[in-house]
Amino acid sequence: MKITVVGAGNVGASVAQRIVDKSLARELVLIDVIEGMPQGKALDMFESSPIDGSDVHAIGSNDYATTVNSDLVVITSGIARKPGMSRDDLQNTNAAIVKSVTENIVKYSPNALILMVANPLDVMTYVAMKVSGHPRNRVIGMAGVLDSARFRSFIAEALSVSVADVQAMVLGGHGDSMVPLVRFTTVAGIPITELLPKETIDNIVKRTRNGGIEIVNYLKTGSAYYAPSASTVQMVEAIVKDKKRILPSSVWLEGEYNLKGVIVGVPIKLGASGCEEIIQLSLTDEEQSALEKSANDVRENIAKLNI
Ligand code: LAC
Repeated sequence: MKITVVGAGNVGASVAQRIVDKSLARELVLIDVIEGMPQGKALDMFESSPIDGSDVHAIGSNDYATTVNSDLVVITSGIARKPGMSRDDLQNTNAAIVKSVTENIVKYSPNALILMVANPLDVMTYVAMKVSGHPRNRVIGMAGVLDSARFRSFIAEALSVSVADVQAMVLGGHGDSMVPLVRFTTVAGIPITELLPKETIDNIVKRTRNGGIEIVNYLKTGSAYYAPSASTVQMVEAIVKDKKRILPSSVWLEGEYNLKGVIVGVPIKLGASGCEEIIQLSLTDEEQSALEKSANDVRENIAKLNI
């Protein structure tokens, strides 16, 4: 298994380090346009591998030729948000970057699976799918796992229980209109509506929707990367180990959930061939209209693209 991580900033470097720590590849290439940075970070990671007992050979490069024959490519490149910015404000800049990255990836690794992490997430997943010409199962966006992890953390904190016992699913676009599905959220199988008052749940839903900006407002010069990289690597592991995990992920829909020609987060089965199945839940009218609203927000942004 050869994995390329494009973008050696906070998210990309953290993704690469977690891949090394978990021994998820034989070869790992970290790519960035900044000279020396991917080389330095990858060498530092490689030098950590004897301590962790990892046989991942990490190398950094500014040249896409190094990425040749990758099996999986994680795209994290692009600018991050600053306070006062929405993810959509990044669209024009990041679409141009993601377009050029995708062209380079496809040139050297025509068969690689693409896992998108750049924002605005759903629109960038669309850009990679369109530019690569890959079928929809091979271009997948990471965000539902992150949004669900935030939701799970806040529920565990409110109940003072182990995060391991909290199961949750956040659907929709990775934006302000994301759809945390309270009805499918449980603690050790118990619906959270049995355990928490409505007001607390509503506040947790709101905090989850604002999870990204809460961190941006603290950091001021960038956005989150610990939880985003952990979420990305959970998806990498599902692909590398063909685990067939059910994870909310952004994929192109062709009629599922009554949505067509748009990318949003829905539960999928994730394995070695990428998105192996879209799991269809029957939603209430309220849930369905929230999902449609979120999909429409993504659709409007896709229409503004100039690629
Ligand atoms: C977040 C950004 C990275 O949700 O989208 O933290």
